[in-house]
Amino acid sequence: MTPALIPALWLRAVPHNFWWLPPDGVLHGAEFDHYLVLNLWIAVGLLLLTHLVLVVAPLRRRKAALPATSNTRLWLVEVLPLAGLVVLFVWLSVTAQQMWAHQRYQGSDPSAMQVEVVGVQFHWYFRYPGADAAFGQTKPRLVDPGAGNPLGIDPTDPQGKDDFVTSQLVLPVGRQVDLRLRSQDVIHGFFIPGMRIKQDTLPGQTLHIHFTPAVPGDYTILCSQLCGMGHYRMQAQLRVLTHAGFRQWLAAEEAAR
Ligand SMILES: [Cu+2]
Repeated sequence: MTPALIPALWLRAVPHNFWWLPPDGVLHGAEFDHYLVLNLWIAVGLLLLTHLVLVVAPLRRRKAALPATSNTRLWLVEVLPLAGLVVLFVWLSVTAQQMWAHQRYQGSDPSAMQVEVVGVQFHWYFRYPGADAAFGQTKPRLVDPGAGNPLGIDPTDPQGKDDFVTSQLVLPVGRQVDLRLRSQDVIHGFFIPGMRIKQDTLPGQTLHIHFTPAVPGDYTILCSQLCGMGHYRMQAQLRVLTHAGFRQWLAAEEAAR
């Protein structure tokens, strides 16, 4: 994570469980929320400052001791404020990029649980690799939701024998999960507000994103891309269980196959 990029004083002084944000149930949530609020305060500060300048500057214009064209005035009024803004926005961008890159591009823990997420107009499917911890091959021509194979898992691939697919994402609390995001048709947006996770799923590509659920409970999964007429109903549920609860759920799912 990137705590060094956000001032420590800010992290200590400002609470992160703001009432207007969705409940934060993930390990990296506090840092993302702090960053969001920091951005809002900076925007409010700049807005007030701009309006102050708009009001005060015309009043002071006639009394200005320095001629309008002096170099000192140019530096004080234009170059230095602009340079300050450039530094501020570059810092904000770099901080945001590093926070996001940690979830999206930096590799997950080797012990992270693997789950595949597939977006299809207008459902989310979740595939677990089973006891062998390896996903079997899928083939588009084998996709047949009516026959119980919505992802086209190849029955001749031994690694796919124990794979199972659910319509609800179930995860254990406190363990990192590495999601493999795919799409079967158009671009969808995999979004869990409570986990501070949002990543598009692209047809033809497998994208990874990882996070660690920190609070057991139910969280809504949405599609954040306008993906067709049924986009509004493309929702699913994330259920974060205790370790014992998850083992029980997993055993029941595996026994049902
Ligand atoms: Cu969608």
